[in-house]
Amino acid sequence: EGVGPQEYTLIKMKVLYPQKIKDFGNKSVYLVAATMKPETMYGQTNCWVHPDINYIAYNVACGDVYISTERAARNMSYQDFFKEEGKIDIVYKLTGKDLLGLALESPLTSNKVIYALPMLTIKEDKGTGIVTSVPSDSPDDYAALVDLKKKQPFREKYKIANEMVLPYDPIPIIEVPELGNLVAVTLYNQFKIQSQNDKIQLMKAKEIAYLKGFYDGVMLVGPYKGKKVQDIKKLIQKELVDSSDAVIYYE
Ligand code: A2H
Repeated sequence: EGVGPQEYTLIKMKVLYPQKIKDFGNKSVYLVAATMKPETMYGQTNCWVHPDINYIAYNVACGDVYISTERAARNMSYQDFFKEEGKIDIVYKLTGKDLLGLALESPLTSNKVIYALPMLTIKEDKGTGIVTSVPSDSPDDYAALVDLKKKQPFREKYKIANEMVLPYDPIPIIEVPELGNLVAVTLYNQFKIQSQNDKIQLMKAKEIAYLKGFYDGVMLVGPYKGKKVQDIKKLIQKELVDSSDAVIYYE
């Protein structure tokens, strides 16, 4: 990896029925998803968690409860997230399986409710272990969504109801010259990607999506419609932070 700390935007995905996990009283509970692309939040269709990773629920200083890997909470404990530096106030320990199927409300997306679904390529040692899914612009996300849509046994294995997956399609949010308005779908087809485990092909697709999306991408939705992604990325991040829908996190 590169030198120096990496900055992520943590998107606060609100759990609509936290009592399905545990009684958290009247606290708001959030899955916090680390992204490099806050400008794509208009296109969220679901959230990814790894079924077999361990997660924790913990109190943050503002009174909310966050859910992420313990590793991410440890990093937060030195970034002014908590009442006491270096100390994580754990409320509950759980695994990704406990989070699957949770209904969530996430900022900017046109989907009122989205669901926590399984992704098997999530890394435990990156970000929060929770990823927000934007299948229009992320080849990984599109590949994982297609896997779930195509493979009923995969959905059944993790008790994912059809209505959590089948109605959700990639949303055009960014136009890139030559790649169109669903960059991830274009590249998935161009590189003949078969599944989320198609590592090498996905890496090639990601590289192109990343470069072209940043330098040539133009917003199709929201208040910055018609503006270049590179000019408004920071503005969208700031708005999300100012509205308390996101926080900045380093690792
Ligand atoms: B990105 P980098 Cl639209 N395991 O957000 C696997 N992937 C993870 C992760 C983890 N533990 N934590 C974060 N990520 C994903 C949006 C997005 C992202 C788009 C396009 C590309 C893209 C929506 N998903 O990332 O290696 C998150 O997905 C391309 C790599 O630290 C995060 O941003 O840059 C990105 O990987 C961070 O990976």
